[in-house]
Amino acid sequence: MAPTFSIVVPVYNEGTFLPKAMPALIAEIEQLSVPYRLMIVENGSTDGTAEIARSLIGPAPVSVVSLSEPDYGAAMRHGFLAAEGDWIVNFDIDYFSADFLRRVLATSGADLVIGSKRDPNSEDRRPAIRRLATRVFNILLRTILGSRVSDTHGMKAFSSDLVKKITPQVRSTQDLFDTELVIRAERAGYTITEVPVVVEEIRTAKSSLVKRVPRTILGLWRIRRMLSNETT
Ligand SMILES: Nc1nc2c(ncn2[C@@H]2O[C@H](COP(=O)(O)OP(=O)(O)O)[C@@H](O)[C@H]2O)c(=O)[nH]1
Ligand SMILES: [Mg+2]
Repeated sequence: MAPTFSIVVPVYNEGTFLPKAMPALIAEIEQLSVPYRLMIVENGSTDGTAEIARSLIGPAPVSVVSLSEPDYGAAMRHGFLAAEGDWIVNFDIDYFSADFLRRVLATSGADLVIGSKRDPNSEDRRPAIRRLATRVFNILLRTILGSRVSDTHGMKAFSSDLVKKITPQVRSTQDLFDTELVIRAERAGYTITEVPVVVEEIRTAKSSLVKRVPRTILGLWRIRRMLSNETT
């Protein structure tokens, strides 16, 4: 039987965090008592992440995939194309929530449910600098891409139809993969629902904002150019 949720979690060099995070993630998903599959997709880790993840599976329906080059987007693409079920969900290893899954089950008619950090009812407990980065990203999404979604990066649930049709079109790699997927889904006319989230970092963020900001701006321009070339 196809699971209700196929949950894809990209991980990179998370060997020391997994023994705490993986049991917590599985317990969170199992609060729902619905059929699920969890796919941990690692690529390019040098700290034994894949072996450690495999040792933590236990009786849960979890698979661990290992690919070569470190690339968040490539990991997600692989997981999404291999996933099946009603909802294909993306979580990070440090950001997941049973409440989000409950909200997904409670929505009707949506092809994409976004847990939006910018929703008026969201509670963002991250440091001010991270909240500001999300706000700026939101402005860039609107101005550069003309998007009406308030967030693209974070917890999301996609219908499998959307994933199978749109994923193969996505060209962006790394952390812009999911943004391009969401923008393409929006432009293709899929129904998108945003739900509030509580955002709490369960460990200090590993990625550097300084490196990420120029990469993100360039990446959003590249998406804009690519999409406009496709329509002309
Ligand atoms: N497969 C894969 N996962 C990655 C890569 N880089 C980051 N991740 C994972 O992406 C998620 C988010 O990373 P994190 O460092 O928390 O960045 P944040 O977006 O600033 O919160 C975590 O599950 C990381 O392990 C990568 O190159 N490959
Ligand atoms: Mg994080």
